[in-house]
Amino acid sequence: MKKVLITGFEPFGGAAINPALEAVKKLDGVKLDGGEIVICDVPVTRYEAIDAVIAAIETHKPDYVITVGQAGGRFAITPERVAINMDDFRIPDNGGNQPIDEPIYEDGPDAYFSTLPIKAITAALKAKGIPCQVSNTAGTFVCNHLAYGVQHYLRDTNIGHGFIHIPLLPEQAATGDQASMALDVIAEGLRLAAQATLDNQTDIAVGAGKIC
Ligand code: PCA
Repeated sequence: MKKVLITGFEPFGGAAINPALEAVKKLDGVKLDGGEIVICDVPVTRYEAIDAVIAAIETHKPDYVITVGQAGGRFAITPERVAINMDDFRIPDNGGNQPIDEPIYEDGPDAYFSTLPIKAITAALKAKGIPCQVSNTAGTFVCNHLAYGVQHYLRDTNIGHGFIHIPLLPEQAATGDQASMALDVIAEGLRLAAQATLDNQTDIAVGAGKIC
């Protein structure tokens, strides 16, 4: 029985909710085919976010870790391909930190690729009618920071990890100017992502390239 740790960020930027935390709360203890989901919540604060997920990894000893955050404006659930060694925060995080062009770890590599089967995850969600596409940037705020930091921590282990961004909830986008996705659809998408991770030890070779 494999364990998948799925983590969700707390609200940030003055918002009252974060769909990542709301969706992840729905997945606590959910059984998968060959596994189960455990969860943890994550502060939107530089380094404290990484520490919170490391603590959860040490507690739960998962086989896979899926870190999840909100991406306002995105139309789909988006597994991230890469995290970069760069903090450039457009707004302060919840601890008041606002680094500009600072590395996350001075001696870290420029980037880490996701070790989740991102193409297989994308295919699994699309097959169930849930909008999903690979993303090639996790931004430069706390989501990228966490994705990079967790990947750095896990670099010499065989624990798979990747970050998934999710859209806003309808109630966060009620002005009609931004895309949104219902909470149950997001939660089901994350469950399917966890199942696809268990089902695909190696990723499938399907194109998800972009031309700018
Ligand atoms: N989204 C932010 C940080 C926390 C979250 O849920 C981001 O994309 O960096």
